[in-house]
Amino acid sequence: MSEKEMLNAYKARLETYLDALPMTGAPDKLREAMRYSLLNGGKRLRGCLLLAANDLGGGDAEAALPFAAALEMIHAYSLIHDDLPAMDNDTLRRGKPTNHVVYGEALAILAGDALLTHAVEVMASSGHPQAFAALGEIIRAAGVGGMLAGQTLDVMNEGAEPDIALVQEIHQGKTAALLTAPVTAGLILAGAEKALVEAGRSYGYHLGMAFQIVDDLLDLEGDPALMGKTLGKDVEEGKLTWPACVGVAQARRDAEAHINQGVEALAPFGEKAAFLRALALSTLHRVQ
Ligand code: GRG
Repeated sequence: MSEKEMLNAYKARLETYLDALPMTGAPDKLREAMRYSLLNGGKRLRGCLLLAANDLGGGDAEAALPFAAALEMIHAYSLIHDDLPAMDNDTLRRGKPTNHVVYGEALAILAGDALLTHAVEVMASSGHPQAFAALGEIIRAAGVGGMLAGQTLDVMNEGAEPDIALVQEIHQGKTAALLTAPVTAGLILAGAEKALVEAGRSYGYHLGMAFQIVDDLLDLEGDPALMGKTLGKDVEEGKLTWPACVGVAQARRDAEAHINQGVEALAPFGEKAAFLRALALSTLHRVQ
């Protein structure tokens, strides 16, 4: 199977699992709002990364699905809340109206909260022998020292002077944390030894940093139709971005350097890491 075919296979498996999630007890409208954002496309990068890391460590693919689904639920929650009028005030996401545009702000906030808590519920109910450790990796990445830290610094520093150290901290929290956790959690689920989990952590960090630097570049130069969202907002809102600090050409070089370091970090896995290597390299050329 080619890497592209592998990605499509992971994605299809994950989509089927997400679609079948019962969300037991949720009032119909809440379930509808949760499903609207969970099942409306997206690259499924975080979930697929977890399935790939679990495979790399020789884990049981079926048993890893609740954790891959949880990552996609946490990611969907973060996007719903990020799009709210109090945050980025976006009306378009993945080419469709944002959650609050369709369901109103109150239900959008609740749908985000529900996706986050349901992610924890699904992982905690998985019965996986490594559930606690994997859940810890994922929830720490989403939490106060991870994605929430990055998002807080991002919101608080709109209009601030370019400061590369601060942007590094924002990108690490906002984006790299939730791209690192799938790799470490996937390896933990597979029972990989600590040194390999740490190699995966280094890979995930560099992949995540490159992914966000490329995201900054796409906001300046991307195609809104392919990205499925309004572009040019970083400059409009005075966001601290990588190209705002170092310029477009250097930002591209820095993204490449991160990918090279990420690929180097995969060395202990040898040839078995071909999928993760290809995925990292494709990040540099992504258009959506
Ligand atoms: C509101 C708690 C809270 C956090 C928000 C994720 C996030 C933090 C903000 C969304 C805006 C943004 C640019 C985030 C950086 C991460 C990122 C590039 C998200 C988009 O991820 P993709 O490209 O999206 O994987 P798809 O649609 O493919 O799933």
